[in-house]
Amino acid sequence: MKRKELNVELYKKVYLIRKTEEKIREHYMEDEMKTPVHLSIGEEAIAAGVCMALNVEDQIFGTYRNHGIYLAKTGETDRFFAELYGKQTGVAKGKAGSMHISASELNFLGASAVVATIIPVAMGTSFVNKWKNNGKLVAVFFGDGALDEGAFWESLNFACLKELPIIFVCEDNGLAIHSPTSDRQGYRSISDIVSKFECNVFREETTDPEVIYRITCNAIQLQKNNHKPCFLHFKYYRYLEHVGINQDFKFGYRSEDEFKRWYKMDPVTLQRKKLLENAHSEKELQEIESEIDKQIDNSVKSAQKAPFPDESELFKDVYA
Ligand SMILES: Cc1ncc(C[n+]2csc(CCOP(=O)(O)OP(=O)(O)O)c2C)c(N)n1
Ligand SMILES: [Mg+2]
Repeated sequence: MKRKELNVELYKKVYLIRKTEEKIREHYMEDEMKTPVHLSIGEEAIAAGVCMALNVEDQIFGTYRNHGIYLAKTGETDRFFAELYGKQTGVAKGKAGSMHISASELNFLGASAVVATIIPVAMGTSFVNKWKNNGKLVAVFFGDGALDEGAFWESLNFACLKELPIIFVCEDNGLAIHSPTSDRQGYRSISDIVSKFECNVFREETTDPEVIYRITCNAIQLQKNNHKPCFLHFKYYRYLEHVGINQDFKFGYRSEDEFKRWYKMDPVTLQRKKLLENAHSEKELQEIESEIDKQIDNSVKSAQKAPFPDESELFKDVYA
């Protein structure tokens, strides 16, 4: 794909994620979405860049903060919004809500709200892929808090031992809810410590989806050549509170100044600016944006109108 085209596709992804989450903020207080929401506003470049580098058949896994990766991977919003509204037409028939979204037919294989628990599942899937020799890559996204859990280290260890085709994507906002990494981790640098394992480690602090895309492409190439799993460590800033739709600077665990510093590098604003510099016209961008805005509006409207699941659905598709 040519650079100009690539950047348009990346812009579509970051814009879709941002506008979808802003739409959630707009409607959330109506209390029709009966699900907690962990928004990824500020973090869009990682989801967009990594997913852009993956093939359609590659499989991804995430955490409760999964909207960005779901949207970057699938591009669809109908079943996504229906799920948030708890409707029959949702990705998981309204049973999962925001935190446990999965759509295996779109190769979004699952998300879990229990920190780090999706990582062994992703690793196991990658083990199957290697066994079948089917060429599929797994990408598993998690926060810096996942490194506080044994499940992460066991999975990393096994993946390195067996040379599994898996990419660990650490979305590091330096926080687990309100606790900074310095209060939780007995080491200074996540990437340094992971580098002790037999894997390919990349670290970057950027809000540019193109940079994330190129790093991921390099990682995938390296994985193909040396068969070692990859660990991508990306720093980003969470604009909003841990869960919910508000900013939370009044709690005192972080400062608004920090937000203002990161906001100057806002991924959506910068990507838009890049397109204008790359000879795209304002009109062209507005067309792209209005198409995505329409898609989101239509999805919300149909989700609101859709029926709730029938009572007979209550014990179907659940382990009990
Ligand atoms: C095993 C487990 N312990 C504690 C919690 C409570 N909890 C929910 S989110 C969270 C913070 C996780 O931080 P991180 O992994 O960095 O993700 P972020 O929210 O920053 O994206 C914690 C401790 C949980 N869900 N699961
Ligand atoms: Mg975190």
